[in-house]
Amino acid sequence: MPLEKLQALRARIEGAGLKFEVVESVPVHEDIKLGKPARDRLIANFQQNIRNCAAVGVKVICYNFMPVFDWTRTEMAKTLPDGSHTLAFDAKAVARIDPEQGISLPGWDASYRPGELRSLLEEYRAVDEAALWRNLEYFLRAIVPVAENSGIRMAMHPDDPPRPIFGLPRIVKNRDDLARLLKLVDTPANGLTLCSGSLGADPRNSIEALVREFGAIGRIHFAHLRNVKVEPDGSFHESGHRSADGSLDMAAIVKAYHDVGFDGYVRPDHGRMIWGETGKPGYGLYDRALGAVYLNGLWEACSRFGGQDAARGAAHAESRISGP
Ligand SMILES: [Mn+2]
Repeated sequence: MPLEKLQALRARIEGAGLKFEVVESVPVHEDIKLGKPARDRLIANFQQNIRNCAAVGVKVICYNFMPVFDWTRTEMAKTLPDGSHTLAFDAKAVARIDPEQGISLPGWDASYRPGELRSLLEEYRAVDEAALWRNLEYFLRAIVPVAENSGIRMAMHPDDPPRPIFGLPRIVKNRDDLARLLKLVDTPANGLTLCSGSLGADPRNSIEALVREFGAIGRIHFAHLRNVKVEPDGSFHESGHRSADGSLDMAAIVKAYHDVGFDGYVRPDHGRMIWGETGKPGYGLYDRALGAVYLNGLWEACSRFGGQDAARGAAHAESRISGP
């Protein structure tokens, strides 16, 4: 994005009394993921984007490396028993889609012309997981040093859902993938957006364990905290944020962040449509506000009553009392 546009955006954000420190998402061109010759020019653009973001005070850039579809759902407004509407992924519906016959997905049909999607999928036939890893490494080696020099931390968002889909490779879907990604360029500027809802769509991923492992080494720069209700067949929907609403133990996840001393950025990520609100699916304003308040409540409870921080607080109080 040109510097002038970013400056205008910052002015608008600051005009509302907010700070402009995180950008989500800076898109990665498909030619970079495909490893095509045009990638060097496109990577140079991405590097300039990083410098421009740094120039207006941005600290963290969230991005992803998902081929073609950067999230996949089969329903944009599934009705839940409480009358709210939410995004859902039906494993059976996805299994019925034959990529050869063309893929029609809510939220994506407007993004690609029919022939364009077909030829893109064709190009990805030559790119398996190993090739996608190589292309990611090439990209990271080019952009992470620029981020580092600009004071920006890159934060890779995991695949959503965290599984291969329509024969397209997916390489950011579990603990081992995250560890491998961080090792490619082993420096704090190469970090994670840990999305509980994306990774949590695979019950084999323990979000709490991921937070403890990667949070403890300072590599989580952006926390996406939302809940998801997962069915045995792999279907799922985005639930309300509370632990009781979905499959994730949000209190345990927030406590893990608290225990590792997390001081990065947080967002409630997505929200359902509640109270008759209409708008961009997944971005209900009311439900995200409820999520933010709920998460703040969990954080306050950890701060007040959580083991590790309470001990730190007590030590701090003691040092003040006995000080000069
Ligand atoms: Mn997310």
